Amino acid sequence: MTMDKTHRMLFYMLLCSFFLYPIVCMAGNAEAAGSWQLQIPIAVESDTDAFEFHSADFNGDGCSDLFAIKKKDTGTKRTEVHVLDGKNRFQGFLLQTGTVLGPSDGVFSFAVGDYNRDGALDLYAIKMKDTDSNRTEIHVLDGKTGFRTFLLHAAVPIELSYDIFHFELGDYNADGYPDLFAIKMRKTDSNRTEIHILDGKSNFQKFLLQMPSCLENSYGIFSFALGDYDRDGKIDIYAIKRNHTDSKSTEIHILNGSSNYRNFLLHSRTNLEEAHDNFAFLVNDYNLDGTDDFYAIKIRGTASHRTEVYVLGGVRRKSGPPVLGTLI
Ligand SMILES: [Ca+2]
Ligand SMILES: [Ca+2]
Ligand SMILES: [Ca+2]
Ligand SMILES: [Ca+2]
Repeated sequence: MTMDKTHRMLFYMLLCSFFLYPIVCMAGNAEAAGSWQLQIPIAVESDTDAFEFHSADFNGDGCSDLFAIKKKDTGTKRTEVHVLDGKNRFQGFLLQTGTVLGPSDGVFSFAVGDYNRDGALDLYAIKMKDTDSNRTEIHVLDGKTGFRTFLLHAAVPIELSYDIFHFELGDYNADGYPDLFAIKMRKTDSNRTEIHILDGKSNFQKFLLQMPSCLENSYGIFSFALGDYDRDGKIDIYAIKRNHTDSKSTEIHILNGSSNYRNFLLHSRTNLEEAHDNFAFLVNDYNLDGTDDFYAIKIRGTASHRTEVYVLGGVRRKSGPPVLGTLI
């Protein structure tokens, strides 16, 4: 074989791989994307840890909207609330506003719920460190005034919680008052992840539950979200195993509300690679079919150079709730 022929062959091989590569990649992606019912860039910048995301119906149209709470580097120099319209696949804002709260990065965690039950969603700002009370505090910002005034300032019976607890809001005892789920991820006596729930009706002064769960210590490996996976009226806890998984994918493990989180309802893997700080996870009923969907918000390293929303729907079975991902 002459050098010329060798070069020509190499050239054709390169040419083939150049044309074949995108076809193979696209086929791979198409298969992987099979069960994602939505994959879409949104008008939120990426590659920043300034945002915290929550899912709730802001305008009462039945579709869950996306709250992007900007905690630092804001134009207003305040913590900002940006709400993206769920009815329009999160393309377009229902609200963009500065709040009464200053920059909150690294100190506050947030939740969304209707504290005073006036029909307007309020913003719960949970102060996890640097508090005057030396305890964790809850400050509730009034949705009715565009988050410009406070409805509550309260210290709660939980020690300083930064990097130890994860907070979510849900009505544990179904009395109409949202309760605070304080998920203790590490430094527990039980060496398990513990579930502490503070009663919304008592302004978060009384515990409704304090219990070790069936989950090991979860700090740095798991993310959390609330939903009612099996639709039995008891709030379940979605423990999303981002990394260190056997399946090498992001996994969903659901703790059963009706056993007070002492057994699992589901173990599944998703077609998402292991995640680190590049994804945030939420749970809500995106397509309004009465079952929970799983949201993966890609905040870093996106092709679009914007934040992207992925929604994974459940696959229905003959009996039992739909499976999110693939059973393991
Ligand atoms: Ca809505
Ligand atoms: Ca309200
Ligand atoms: Ca309650
Ligand atoms: Ca349940």
